[in-house]
Amino acid sequence: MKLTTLAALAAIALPAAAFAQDATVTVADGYARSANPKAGGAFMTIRNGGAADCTLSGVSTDVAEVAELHTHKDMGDGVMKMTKIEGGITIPAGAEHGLVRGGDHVMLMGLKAPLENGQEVALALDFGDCGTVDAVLPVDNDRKPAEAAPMNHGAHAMPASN
Ligand SMILES: [Cu+2]
Repeated sequence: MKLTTLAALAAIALPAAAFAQDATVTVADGYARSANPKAGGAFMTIRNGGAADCTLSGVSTDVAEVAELHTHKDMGDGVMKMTKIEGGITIPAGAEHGLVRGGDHVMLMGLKAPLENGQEVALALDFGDCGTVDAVLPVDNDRKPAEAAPMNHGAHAMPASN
């Protein structure tokens, strides 16, 4: 009886494992920077080339104590506040999602050392059933934010304050 159950479970689990190995999610144009010696951010374009929606649920890295998914929320009166994203970031099948300055981003908190230009930062991006994507991003502390979104005031990106 037990063996039958295990065999049935294996039959269900195998196709899922095979699917997770498909490189449907790719990362392009990524970089990391630190706004101060203790905190930084990572930015990139995530493309879901697969047939199913994929959700970025977590990030791990060796360069910081904590890596979290953050976004900026407009609190009104032009005040933008960084908040943790609950439930991850879902990228629909065939779609792209940008992690950008002033928008959704990977927050690196408790940097073990300040990020220096020329250094590389390795991130493991957990897309759940869609697999884990390993990204190696160059550090570019001098890179300017992408063209300012209409809601941005002036050319300033929000400083990483926490
Ligand atoms: Cu942040």
